[in-house]
Amino acid sequence: MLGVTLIALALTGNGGRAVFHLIIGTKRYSTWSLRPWFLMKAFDIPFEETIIKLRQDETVREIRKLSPSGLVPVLRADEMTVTDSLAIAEYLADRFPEKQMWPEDRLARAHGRMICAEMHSGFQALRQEMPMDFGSNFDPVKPSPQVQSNIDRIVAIWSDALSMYRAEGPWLLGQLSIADAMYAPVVSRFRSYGIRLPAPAQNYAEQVWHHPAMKEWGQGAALEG
Ligand SMILES: N[C@@H](CCC(=O)N[C@@H](CS)C(=O)NCC(=O)O)C(=O)O
Repeated sequence: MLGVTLIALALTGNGGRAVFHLIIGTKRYSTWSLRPWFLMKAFDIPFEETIIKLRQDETVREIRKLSPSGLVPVLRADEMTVTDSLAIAEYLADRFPEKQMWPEDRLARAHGRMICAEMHSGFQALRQEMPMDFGSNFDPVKPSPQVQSNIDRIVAIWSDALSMYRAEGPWLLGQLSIADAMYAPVVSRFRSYGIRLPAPAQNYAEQVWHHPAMKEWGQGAALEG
């Protein structure tokens, strides 16, 4: 199939059939796809992967064949199809409660959902002016006032969360969670565009960047050329 790559990964149970099939866009560009992909890798949920090349003549048609929303990512699970990165994350958190993709503490969970919702529906200027090009390094740019305000807000979100949950661990909500997956693409953007961050935010960004799931995504992105 033109523009589509299917990668069968290690699958368990279900007589060798994939329980989860994650359909994503080009790894270099697809921020939305990185989120559930990172989550499933980081929380050790095996899945089969199909990559649909974005920005091609056939992209819309190919996505439509597999995704009812006409967008990627989409997760085809044994029991249902889930569209939208955040909905996929919530579905997986419900399906695997033992993996604790959200913190146990009710208020920390509410905090996590709040910052994920802000990521999901906001930061338009950053999205438009600094599109993800995973692994690329551009000459540092001076962000527009709108982008700078998005960056400042993200730094504030990270700094508050990191200091509030420091006793539980080094991730946004202490232990690794859906919140880290939702902000992972921003880490790539900040690196590519040479955005300087205050120390706690920079250290956090480095930690995400060096996570094995992020490295594996980067290897896939590099192969796409
Ligand atoms: N809110 C959606 C947004 C998904 C989205 O916009 N995906 C883009 C790729 S990153 C897409 O499928 N674009 C269709 C196209 O390029 O034709 C989500 O969280 O999954």
